[in-house]
Amino acid sequence: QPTLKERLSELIPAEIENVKRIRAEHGKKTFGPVAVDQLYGGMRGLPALIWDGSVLDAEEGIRFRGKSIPECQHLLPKAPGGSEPLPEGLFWLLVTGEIPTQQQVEELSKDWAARAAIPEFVEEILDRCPPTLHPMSQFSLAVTALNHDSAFAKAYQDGISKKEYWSPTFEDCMDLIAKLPNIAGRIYRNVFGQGKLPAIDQAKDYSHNLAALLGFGDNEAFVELLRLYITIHSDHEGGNVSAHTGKLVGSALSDPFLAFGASLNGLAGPLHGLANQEVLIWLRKMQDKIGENASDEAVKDYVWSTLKGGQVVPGYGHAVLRKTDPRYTAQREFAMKHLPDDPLFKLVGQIYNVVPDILLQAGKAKNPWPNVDAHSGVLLTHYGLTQMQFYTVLFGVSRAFGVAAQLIWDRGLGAPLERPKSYSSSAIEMMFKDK
Ligand code: FAM
Repeated sequence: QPTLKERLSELIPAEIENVKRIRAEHGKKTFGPVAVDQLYGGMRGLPALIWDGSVLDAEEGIRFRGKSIPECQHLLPKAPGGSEPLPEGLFWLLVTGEIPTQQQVEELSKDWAARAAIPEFVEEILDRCPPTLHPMSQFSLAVTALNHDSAFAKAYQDGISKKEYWSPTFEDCMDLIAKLPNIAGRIYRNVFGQGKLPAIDQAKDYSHNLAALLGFGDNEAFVELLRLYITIHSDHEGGNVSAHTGKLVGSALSDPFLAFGASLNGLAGPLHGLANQEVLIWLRKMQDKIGENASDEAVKDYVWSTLKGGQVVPGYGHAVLRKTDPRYTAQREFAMKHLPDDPLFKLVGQIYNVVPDILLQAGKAKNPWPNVDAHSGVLLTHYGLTQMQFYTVLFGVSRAFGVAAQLIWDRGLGAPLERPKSYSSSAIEMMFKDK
């Protein structure tokens, strides 16, 4: 059975020809007009990127290489006795568009376990960080520092041919993903814990090793949660802040460590990945104010006070989605199965019954439904991972899968430097004043 790299070496030349054919046939055809508001309004809906790994439908949600989350849960290989997909299989799917065999997934687990060690100087950088430095800043520092041993950066200095760019990029992406559990585990231990970090178990899968580094290795339900968590947070088409940042920075031929370090800085924004932390902070503040088991009325009043305070309701709304996020639904189903009586889970359900109507009444949000972040922290809290400042680090571990898959394909297809056009407001006035 081919390894992932062997399969890629067959798929890339075929896709290069496929793109050539598509561009020859359609390259000069155009989308609709671009409205001035799209330049001021964050490029909503602007056709601008190519990415085959995942596509986001506003009504249906994400599809990974055409597969919905339930289809991924059904089709992707699982751990012995497990029911959630192994993230190793999700990465294979994102990169190749194919469902891997159990053996191919086990090979990936072994390969990542073998690459997991981080340089001692990176451990020292993390150990020097004050615990008051946000875990996401520590995460980005460590990932950027991995550039020290980048295979792509070295190959580029050695004069690698453009046609070969994808190969050292692949190696860097495999090293990047493999090294995240040790980085995340060290940050968690330094900021929230103490004691010696466990060694990577070469015989265990990625999620198990990550769970063990966080101190939850003996909790099979938590390991299963991480398998689902990493699968659903991995990719959300190409235009979200962390995926697009990785693509943009990678287009300058910055290696995957520099590119993903930039992605993490975008993910650390409260309107993007930090929302999973903000949801738990908001829930705890709500409980402090209106107590546990509060009435719907009390919850409604609290939500209105958030909006009247000029703040957003974290975990709700989305730039593309216009329905409940299937990543929320997948987490809800996990909770129904594993923690149906958890009080925070019940509160999340109560909020789901209350918030959309209020956002609709407030009349601003285009999407009043919950996104992935509305549910994720509640699951982690249930198993004892209560430190919400750490939640976005786990989002970042997962998002590396999507960003890495995109960087490999961008270099494989020879994606050029990204350089969109910007206009001054006075130019806009000049150009459109008589139209
Ligand atoms: N609570 C309050 N107001 C909201 C809102 C929410 N949940 N979602 C949107 N709005 C407001 C938005 O702030 C804007 O108000 P202004 O005109 O005063 O700026 C108005 O509604 C129109 O915004 P939109 O077009 O509906 O949404 P955007 O595409 O501009 O922004 C989000 C999308 C996700 C940034 C926005 O929904 C939001 O701030 N949500 C809360 C933060 C959050 O949960 N982010 C995580 C998103 C998740 F997908 C992820 O990336 N992890």
